[in-house]
Amino acid sequence: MSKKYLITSALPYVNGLPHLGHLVGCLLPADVYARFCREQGRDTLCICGTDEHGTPSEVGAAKENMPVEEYCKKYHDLHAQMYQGFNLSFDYFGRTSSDQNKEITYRIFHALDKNGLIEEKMTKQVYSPADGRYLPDSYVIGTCPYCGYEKAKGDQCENCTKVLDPTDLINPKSALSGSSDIQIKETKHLFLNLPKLEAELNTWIETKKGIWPDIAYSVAKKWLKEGLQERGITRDLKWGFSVPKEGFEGKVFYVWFDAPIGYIGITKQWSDEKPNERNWEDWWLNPENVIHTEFMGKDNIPFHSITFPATLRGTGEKWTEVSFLKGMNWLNFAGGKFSKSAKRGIFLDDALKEFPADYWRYWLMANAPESDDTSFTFETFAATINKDLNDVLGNFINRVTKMTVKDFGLQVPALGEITDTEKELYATLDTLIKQYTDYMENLEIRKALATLREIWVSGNNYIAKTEPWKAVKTDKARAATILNTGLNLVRLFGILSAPIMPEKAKEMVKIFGKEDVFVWPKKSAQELLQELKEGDSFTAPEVLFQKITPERKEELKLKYKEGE
Ligand code: B3M
Ligand code: ZN
Repeated sequence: MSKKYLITSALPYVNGLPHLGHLVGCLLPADVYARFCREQGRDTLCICGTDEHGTPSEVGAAKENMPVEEYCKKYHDLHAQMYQGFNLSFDYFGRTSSDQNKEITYRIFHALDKNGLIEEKMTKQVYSPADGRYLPDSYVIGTCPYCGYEKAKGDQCENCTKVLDPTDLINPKSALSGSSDIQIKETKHLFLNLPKLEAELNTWIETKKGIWPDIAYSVAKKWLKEGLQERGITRDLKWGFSVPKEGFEGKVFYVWFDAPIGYIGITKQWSDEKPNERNWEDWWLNPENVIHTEFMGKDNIPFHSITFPATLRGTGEKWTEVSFLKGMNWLNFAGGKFSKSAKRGIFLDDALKEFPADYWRYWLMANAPESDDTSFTFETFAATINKDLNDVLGNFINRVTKMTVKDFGLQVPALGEITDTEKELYATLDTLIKQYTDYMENLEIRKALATLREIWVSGNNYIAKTEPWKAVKTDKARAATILNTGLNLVRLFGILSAPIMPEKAKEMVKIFGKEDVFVWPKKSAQELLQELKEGDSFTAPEVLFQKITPERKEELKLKYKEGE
């Protein structure tokens, strides 16, 4: 039986509006990889959705004077719309607040409880009289006891990544009102006994050494070295899944408990839509036959490499675990933190008003923050769009199609004798396509994109060397061979670019009126460059890319407050 490819992107919080950082960290690479897998003909399922529980939703809803359910639906729809605008091809974009997720969360909770992994403990929770409520961990701000960072949140220090309890913080304050009148109240909560699973997890994580990206392996390992602590899985809140256990009435599960389970719940939402065709268990209770690749920003790594695997293992059932965890560093905006209210940084709705999705997709993947944090600047954005997409790719397409139309009309000219120059091109492409495919397979995204660019460059080199504009005057059959090869290259470039720039790729291939479903090339370059035959008709393409002028670039810097 051939393997199934399950791909998940971290589930963005419903209350925050997504910006380029979210796109590059998980949503876009998951989509690119899903497209690549589908083109390979693999049984692929790409899952995403909004992460809806927790205090931020409650607080956001209160601010907009809306019931929290309505608020979540409103923002869920907005997320979905923006992701559609970027052509993110999720098979299902669901919600962690769905009934299906509730069902799976309860199932997992009961199994953990039955296996003796759930413990009751009296805990000290932060109550803020000024806010009239218990404060969730992330709403308590103070100094990290481990590294001294002054703006550490009560759930995790973003400086040293250490997971915290709010009561660990030095000088705690309410992030809502700023009040430092913080009371500690005793309240009973449920904990997942992670220490019991530590040895098993350690053995498992060791098998990922040299396989997962360094950042993913090392964050997981660091956690294990520090020793796992019991982790609270319930909260004193209204919005969330109520805890199905006596004595815990009025409490809900912690958002980080049901959020990763959301991948499964959302898959069930997908399968419930067509129960005769789809079965979520084929994906989630089928570890031998499923390769599960997860995408996320680096702060999410501990939850996906330790807590969630522990949650699944603790049930004693054979759940599908993460096979490959792609963790990404941060994309910063040159002006500092992304802030919608300060109109600083680029949010997805604005991005789409400025340029076609594929410009962003290309820049983000070419500059993916894989080994280090990266900054977005309009300088590098304009340079990349102008050079790679206009000078290299766009120019190639224009020259080849224009010359052909001028000298041969709207039909593919004949392929005559194949010379050493063509053979050289075939050899170069064989190597590059293999490299590109391997990089995509291993999710070395920047390297994949650099190789794709080299593939386009090989087309320009070929035209520069063979000079069809001269050949057409002296040897028309030779010019025909060159342009036949050039047109085949246009189509091949389209197919190879499709996971990255699906819209532009479609336009490149569409002019030959052949396919609109892309199939990853598996043949030799020589065969690939003979798929369009003499006499096949094509239509002249529109100009695919537009340069970004220096004036436009300056305008954008001002508008989005770059450098401020
Ligand atoms: N919502 C954090 C984030 O958006 C969180 C991810 C959940 S993945 C299950 O970065
Ligand atoms: Zn710290």
